[in-house]
Order: sequence, then structure tokens, then C-alpha cells
Amino acid sequence: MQAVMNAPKFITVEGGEGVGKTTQLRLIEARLRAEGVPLQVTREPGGTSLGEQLRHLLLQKEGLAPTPMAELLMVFAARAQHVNTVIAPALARGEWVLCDRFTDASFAYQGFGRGIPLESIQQLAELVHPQTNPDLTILLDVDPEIGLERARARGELDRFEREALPFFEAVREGYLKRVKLEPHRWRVIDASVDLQQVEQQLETLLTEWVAGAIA
Ligand code: Z5A
Repeated sequence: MQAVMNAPKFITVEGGEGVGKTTQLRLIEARLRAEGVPLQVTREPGGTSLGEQLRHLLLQKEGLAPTPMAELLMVFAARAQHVNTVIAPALARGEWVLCDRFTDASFAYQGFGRGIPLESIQQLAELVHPQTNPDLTILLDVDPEIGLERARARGELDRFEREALPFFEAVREGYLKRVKLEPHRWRVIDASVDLQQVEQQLETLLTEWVAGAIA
């Protein structure tokens, strides 16, 4: 079906460890492409050559870990490059952008997880992407104990995944607080159930969203 868009849509997907983001992003992508939506699929940290190099530095287990502030500035450096060279140009061309994590992850991980003041993160967000903010954010929500179990079963853990449970509890709390602040932007999916049931919830959401966004 050839879809005609009312406006470009910027969709982000968020969640803690082992929520199944990678798995569910593929479903969302396939669904939007089947609707004929011109789509740019990307991720953070990453999405550009510089961003992918910063991602490698952020996730590596070897060497000295960045301080929380260095970590925050690295994710925002990657984001500055990403927004200016990939996300904003795609939206300007009339494409939709489906992004695996965005600034909400900085609030959740560096703010709630690492304890950096939320106002500092807000200031960076306003500096780096004043005009570029998600229209819809899907939170895949799961109890961190279940999520960590899944991540561990998947294989070797990166630097973030090696954090202790309280870190991930704080990250989850952070996401849920962000949902309360801007409920119209967020849709929360219960990702504790099996994959098929998560997919069903997403299908319902996408049907509703696509119907509303495509003229
Ligand atoms: N980060 C940050 O700190 N600040 C920022 O601003 C940004 C990011 C943007 C990398 O992100 C890190 O960057 C991230 C936060 C930080 N922390 N870490 N790690 P990432 O998004 O690339 O990394 P990730 O969180 O590990 O995402 P992931 O690789 O997409 O993993 P996932 O969400 O856990 O998804 P998955 O691979 O699809 O699922 C994991 C396993 O569970 C897999 O074997 C699945 O088959 C299984 N699974 C998934 N769903 C289910 C259900 N429902 N039932 C049973 N099993 C399931």
C-alpha cells in the first residue's frame, strides 16, 4: 500500500536490559515497511561512523571506565552527530525514523542510574537537539531481574550489563517517571510475557498508531 503521511514521525524504542528491543524493533520495522512508510532505522549510541566508534568505547569492558559525566558527554557527542547528519535530514525528507534508544536512555541510565542531575541532561538535550524530539516512544518494560536473566542467557555481557541489580532498578524507575511526565508520547508494553504476547501488544499499538498517522 502506498502510504501518504500527514507528517514525518520520529519513533524511539526504550527499555532496560533483556527487554527484547532488538527482537521487537524488527517487528516494528517490518510492519511500517509493509505499510509503505519511507523509513530510516537507526540506533543510539551509534547510527554514524563517529557514533559507532563512541559506542564501541562506551560498551567495552577493557580499560578504564569513563566517569559518569564522561559517559554522558560521549552519548551526547554521538547524538549530536546522529541528529544532525542522519535523523533531522531524514525527517526533513519526509521519512520516518525508527531509533533504538534516544535521549530518554540518557535520563534513565546517566540520570537515574548514575546519579547525574536531570537538569544537566535536560540542558544538553536542549543544546544538542532543540527541534528534534520523538513523536512516539515505546517502552518495553520488564522487571530487571527477568531482563538480566535473559541478557545473561544470551551470552557475554557488555560494560552496562555487568552493573548490579539496583542500577537497573533505578533505570527502570527512571523510565517509568519519564512516562508519567509525558504520558501522551509514551506507550508502555509489558515485556515480561512471552515473545508472542509482546508481539501481540505491539501489533495492537502499531495498528492504532499507523491508522492515526497515515492519511
Ligand atoms: N546507553 C546509555 O547509557 N545512555 C544513552 O543515552 C544511550 C544508551 C542511548 C547499549 O544499548 C547501552 O547503551 C545500553 C544503555 C546505554 N545498555 N546496555 N547494555 P543497546 O540498546 O544496544 O543494548 P541493550 O540494552 O543490551 O539492547 P539489546 O541488545 O537490544 O538487548 P535487548 O533489549 O535485551 O534485546 P534482545 O537481544 O532482543 O533480547 C535479549 C534476549 O532475551 C534474547 O535472547 C531474546 O531472544 C530474549 N527475549 C527477548 N524478549 C523475550 C521475551 N518476551 N520472552 C523471553 N525471552 C525474550
